Amino acid sequence: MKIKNKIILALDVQEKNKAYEILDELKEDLNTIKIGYPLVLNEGPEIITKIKEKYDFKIITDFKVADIPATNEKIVNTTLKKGADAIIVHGFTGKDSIKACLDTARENNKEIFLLTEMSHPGADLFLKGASEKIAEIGKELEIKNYVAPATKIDRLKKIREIVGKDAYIISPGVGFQGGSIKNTLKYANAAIIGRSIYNSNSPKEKIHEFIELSKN
Ligand code: BMQ
Repeated sequence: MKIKNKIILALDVQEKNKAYEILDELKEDLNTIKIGYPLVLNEGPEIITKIKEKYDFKIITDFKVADIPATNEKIVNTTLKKGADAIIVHGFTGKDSIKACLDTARENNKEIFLLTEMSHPGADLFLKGASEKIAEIGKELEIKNYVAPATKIDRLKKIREIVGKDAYIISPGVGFQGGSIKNTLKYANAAIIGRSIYNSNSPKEKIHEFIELSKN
């Protein structure tokens, strides 16, 4: 997955017309977007198909899949069949649950992103102790793609060390949550950015600011 400008837009708006407005404005600057519960629960799962048909974006669906293997398989299969290119999967549920997602994505010729550790402060209580093990399971299962936090650079660095230089890490927490794009891209392949862009008066200017900051 080659991500244009190393930025993935987290499109957590809830109305489809607002989503289209932002996508129209940013379609030259991006080739990958992340959508999840905020938009899909409001507009229905067909919104995945509609965006896929209307635009040329790679769509990563953020459903943080976290159930038993049999249920995970159904969630991943349905989501990918709607037109998503990849789906984000929680790692704390363990190897069998992760593997069910991976196998289902492979059957669809699509990908999963394994979520190792989260960007918000509260995640330290449980996920900090588990994230290295989650990354190790990912490596063992030969998973290529990971999610790790931009707000905790030492943790992002650690996850990179475990999954190796050829793995693909995308990282949320840049901008609104305090993470710096430049530092994040030292260890991650792309930054996931939401509110700082879609809530800005000029999403286009804002994304160009991030692109500049990533270079300086
Ligand atoms: P924002 O830039 O903080 O507005 O958005 C970040 C996006 O990444 C949101 O869609 C979050 O749900 C998502 N996210 C996150 O912020 N931290 C994580 O650890 C995982 C995650 O998916």
